[in-house]
Amino acid sequence: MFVVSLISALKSARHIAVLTGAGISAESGIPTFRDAQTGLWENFDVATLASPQGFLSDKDLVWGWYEWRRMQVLKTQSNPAHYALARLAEQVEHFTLITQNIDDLHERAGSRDVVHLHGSLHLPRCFSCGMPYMFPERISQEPADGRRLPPPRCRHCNGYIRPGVVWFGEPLPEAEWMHAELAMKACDVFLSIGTSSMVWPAAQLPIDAAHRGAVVVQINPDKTSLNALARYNLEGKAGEILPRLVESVVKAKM
Ligand code: BJW
Ligand code: ZN
Repeated sequence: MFVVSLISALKSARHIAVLTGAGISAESGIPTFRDAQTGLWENFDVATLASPQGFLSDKDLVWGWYEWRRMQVLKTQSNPAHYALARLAEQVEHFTLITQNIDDLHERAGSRDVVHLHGSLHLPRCFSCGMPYMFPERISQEPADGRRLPPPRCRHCNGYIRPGVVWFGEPLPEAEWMHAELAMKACDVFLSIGTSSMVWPAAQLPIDAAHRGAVVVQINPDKTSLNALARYNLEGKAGEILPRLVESVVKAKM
C-alpha cells in the first residue's frame, strides 16, 4: 500500500521525470555497475575499466569487459519495472525517461525517446575519429577466455573502436544533458529509481528537482544520499514496487 498523498501527486502531475540506474535492470539479471566486477572481473577496479586512461593502457581488457557485458544484455529481457514505466508514460501529459544505463531494456519494454546520459553498449565508435562502428551480425564475440578481446579497427582511420559509453572524466552528450535538465526544471514529480546517486552530474538532477519544488520519490532497497531529500523513499526492489505503484495510479485515474 502507498500513502494517499503519493498516489495523488502522481495522479495530478502534468510532467513526470524519471531517472533510472543500474538497479532497475538488476532483476533482469544484469549486475549493477558496482557489482559488475564479479567473477572474472573481481580483481579489476571499475573506475579504471570505465575510463579513457583504462582503455588506452589496456584496450583488450576494457573491450573484453564491455563485450562480456553486452553479451549479458543481449541474453536478458526487460523486467516488470521497465514495463511499468512504459505504462506510466501513458498516464501523464509529459513524461521524460532519463537513464544512466547503457542497456536497451527500457526501449525493449516499449519506452520511447529514452534519454541515455551515459551512452549505449550498442553504439561503439572510433576512439580517434568518432566514426560509428557496426557490430557484425553474429553476436558470439564474447572473449573465449572470459577476459581480453582486441577491439576492432576503424575502417576510416584504422583507429581503435571503443564502447559508445561515457567514461569517468568525459562530458555527457550535450543534447541528452540539456533534455534532462529541461525535464528536471519542468516536472512536478521526479522519480529516482535504482541508482546509488553517487555519479555526477546525473546525481544532481533529483537534488535540483527537489530544490525547485518537485515531489521527489526514490525507489531503492538501500539507502542513498538522496534519502534525506526525497519526499518518499520506497525501500525495495523496483520490479516489485513499480508495477504496484503504477497500477494504483491507473486505478486512481479511472
Ligand atoms: C536496486 C535494485 C533493485 C539494486 N531495484 N534498486 C562533481 C562532484 C564529484 C565528482 C564529480 C563531479 N562532477 C564530475 C565528477 C566526476 C565523476 C563522478 O561522478 N565521480 C563519482 C564517482 C564521484 N563524473 C564524471 O566523470 C562525469 N563526467 C563529467 O562530469 O564530466 C565533466 C566534463 C566536462 C567537460 C569536459 C570534460 C569533462 C561522467 C560520468 C560517467 C559515468 N559513467 C559510468 C560508466 C558508463 C559505462 C559503463 O557502465 O561501464 O556510468 S560510471 C557508472 O555509474 C555508470 C552508471 O551509469 C553510473 C551510475 O551508477 P548506478 O546506475 O547508480 O549504479 P550503481 O551500481 O552505483 O548502483 C545501483 C543501485 O541500484 C544501488 O543503489 C542499489 O541499491 C540499487 N538496486 N537492486 C531498485 N532490484
Ligand atoms: Zn576512426
